[in-house]
Amino acid sequence: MRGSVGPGACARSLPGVGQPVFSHATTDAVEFYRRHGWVLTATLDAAACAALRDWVDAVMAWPDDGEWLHYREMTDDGPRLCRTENFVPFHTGLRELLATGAMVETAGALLGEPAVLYKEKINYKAVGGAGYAPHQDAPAYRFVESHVSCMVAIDDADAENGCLEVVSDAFDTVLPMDDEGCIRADVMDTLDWETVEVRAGTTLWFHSRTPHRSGPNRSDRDRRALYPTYNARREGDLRAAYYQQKLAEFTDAGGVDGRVQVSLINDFQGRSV
Ligand SMILES: O=C(O)CCC(=O)C(=O)O
Repeated sequence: MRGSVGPGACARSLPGVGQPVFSHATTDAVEFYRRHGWVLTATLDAAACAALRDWVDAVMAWPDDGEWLHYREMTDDGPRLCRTENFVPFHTGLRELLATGAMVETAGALLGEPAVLYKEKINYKAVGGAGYAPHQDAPAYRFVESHVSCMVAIDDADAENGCLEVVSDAFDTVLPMDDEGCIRADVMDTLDWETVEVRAGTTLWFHSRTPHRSGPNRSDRDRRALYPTYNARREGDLRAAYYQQKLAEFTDAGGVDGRVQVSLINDFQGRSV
């Protein structure tokens, strides 16, 4: 399943993508991440991307009554799946991709110590799907201090279908938040937001305090992405505890002001079904 991306320290630029893409967690990639709080690496080749799309299609077809968590949002075309979480116990290929091998090793290289999978989600952002308010992930994480997340693009993500925007060099502190746990509007306006287009098979790694946001999907193409989060292994294997705590903290499925609650902060702008 793993991509056939060869070793080598050189970053390459993809057509239409401004930022460097490193072949894997090279010294240069780690240095880029430590300086800016995010970095792009090439993860999957075309065949691996095709397999990943099949796996994700299969997950999307899973029923609602399993132990995984499916969430839906209302779009102008009716209810659409917006997120699935807690799926690695139930899918061998996705478990091997996210919880073993190159992904965990890259997370460890970026953290500077061995890593373990903390949680995982698929954000589907279907045509007409909503975006995410500016936030940092750290306030939503329980039990761990040292973590890194990433977005593995399943489909090409661009400005039209709601790719991520990040702020470079701004991961030293947790910024002032509003009542929803998102970055306060007056602070958001002072930040320098950078659009990061990500080709399918490429991974955008980001620090848990790197400010990020995304717009709605205004295109006619779905924008699906895997988001595993890793924590330093010395802090423990806390995946099961994370999901137990998340379920305990979720008060109801209706969310705030008619929006869907998918996270421990109210960053998601999707309408409830
Ligand atoms: O998938 C996106 O567009 C943004 C996701 C995100 O920031 C999140 O799930 O916290």
